[in-house]
Amino acid sequence: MRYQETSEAGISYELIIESETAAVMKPLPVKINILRPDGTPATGAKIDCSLTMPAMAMPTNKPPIKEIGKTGQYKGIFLLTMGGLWNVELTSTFLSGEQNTVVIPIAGVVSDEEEDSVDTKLENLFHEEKDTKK
Ligand SMILES: [Cu+2]
Repeated sequence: MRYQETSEAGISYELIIESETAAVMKPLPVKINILRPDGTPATGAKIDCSLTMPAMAMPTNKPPIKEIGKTGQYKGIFLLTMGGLWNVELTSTFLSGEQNTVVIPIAGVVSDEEEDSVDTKLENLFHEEKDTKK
């Protein structure tokens, strides 16, 4: 899957998830290509990545992102911990000190089989929590 977003400063972010769906609870290798407004690769950036859900507060999920060589291509591994809409927030800090952020929405997909087991786990957690509060 491939997503594209351009920052206010005109920097283009291409997010490539190297699988057919953004499956939940599976490591998702990703690549990020960053291009300057003139089309040249944005090399040497430090990328902060944060995975959040617009619908609810989630535990901190900040996969490390590293540059591959000096080509403006970066990589990391995402882990979506539940199904639904996620925001991939990417903040780049360039060598010049310039910073910019884009937000790329992606849908976390739960397979039927996993949905059952996640529901069961959540239910068990809920019951445990109730038990400990007594
Ligand atoms: Cu959530």
